[in-house]
Amino acid sequence: MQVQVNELPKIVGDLVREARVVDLHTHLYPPMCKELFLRGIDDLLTYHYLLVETLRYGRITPEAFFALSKEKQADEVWKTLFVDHSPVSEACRGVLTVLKAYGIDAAPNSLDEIRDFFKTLSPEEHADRVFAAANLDYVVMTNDAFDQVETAYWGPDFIKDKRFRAALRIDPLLNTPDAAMKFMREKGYNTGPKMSAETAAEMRRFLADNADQIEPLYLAASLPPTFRWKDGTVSGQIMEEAIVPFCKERNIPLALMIGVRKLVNPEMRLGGDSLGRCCVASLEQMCLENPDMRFLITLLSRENQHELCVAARKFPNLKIFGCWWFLNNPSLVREITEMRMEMLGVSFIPQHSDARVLDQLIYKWAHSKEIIADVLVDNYSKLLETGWSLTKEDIKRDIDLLFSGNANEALGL
Ligand code: RAT
Ligand code: ZN
Repeated sequence: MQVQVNELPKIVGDLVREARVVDLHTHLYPPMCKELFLRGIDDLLTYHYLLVETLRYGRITPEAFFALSKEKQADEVWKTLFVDHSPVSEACRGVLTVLKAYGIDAAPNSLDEIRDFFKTLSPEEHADRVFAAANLDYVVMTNDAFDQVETAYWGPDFIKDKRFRAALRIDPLLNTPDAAMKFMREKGYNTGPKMSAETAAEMRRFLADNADQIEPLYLAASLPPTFRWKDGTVSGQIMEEAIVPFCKERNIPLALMIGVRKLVNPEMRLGGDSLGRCCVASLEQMCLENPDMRFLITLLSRENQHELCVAARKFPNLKIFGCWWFLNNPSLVREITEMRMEMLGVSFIPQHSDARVLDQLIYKWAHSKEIIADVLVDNYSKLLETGWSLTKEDIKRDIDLLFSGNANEALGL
């Protein structure tokens, strides 16, 4: 049956809300990872997006803040951002969206009651509830081969819960190659101190041994704006001789998240990073030289988004994903999603959550879905004006691609 223009908001809204989601990039871990499995109100309030908003008010120094226990930090955030000011920022509103989803009417004086609520949930129950609320098929983790707290959990049990799929993250290989080579040497791989054919082979062996433990869906790195393909540096060689060949051998994509300027304010710790614009022409060259490889790309700078869309039009092996980090704000998600849809139809992956705390899946997806639905309604309305007809099945097909199909295809699943 043909859909009428006045029916679009309801039909699209319902289908988007019901759409199953593949979340391509998070920092979550399965419940078995005890201290790494972050959940509940104190973890929500101590999210680094909220810490920097709290510290901006200058009531407490970063040093004094980080010396507090997690609960006391959460008290400070709550008082500063939710009691003494209105919680209008995206990260604040996110907390309230989560609480509302649990049926909690939050008010400035309800922090104790909120804490009591979360105490009633066991880790497993909590995960079940969030996955159901956000309609998630699975989330992809960020699994850092150079983080020994995390790798201590790796092995068959780590990947048993199929809702948490792995991605092998290798930032140090490209960002601090000397330190990475030293780390690998200490683990028994004959890498460095100079780059050589043997070092490249040993790096591939390191990647293979790590990958065998967690079966990653892709290899990933977060890179500075200065990243260039084949830039003549050691990192450039590692990319060409170890990383790209490894991805080709395993037939997995390489995810590059580009544009971070690390620790411009070290005192802010995780919240201390900033951003910069990268060179999309260099990414085009990389895609051109490696037609047999899939690149998942997300860029941090708003100013890069248009050139990235143009690049994606030229290179089917470039898969755009998500509105990353500082872009995950409603006004920017709307602008970027509109542009992507105008230039790429439905052949992109509109969002990932980047959740670090389980409960964030609820708000990050609810907020993004609302905007993506609006953009779809707009575009379908314009389509109907041309006389084109649409069925509910057509709309569902597009929505399924946006929220899971394109991601599964990019991952080769
Ligand atoms: O969004 C974030 O939480 C950032 O701190 C980063 O983790 C970023 O998403 C990354 O994956 O490097
Ligand atoms: Zn991230």
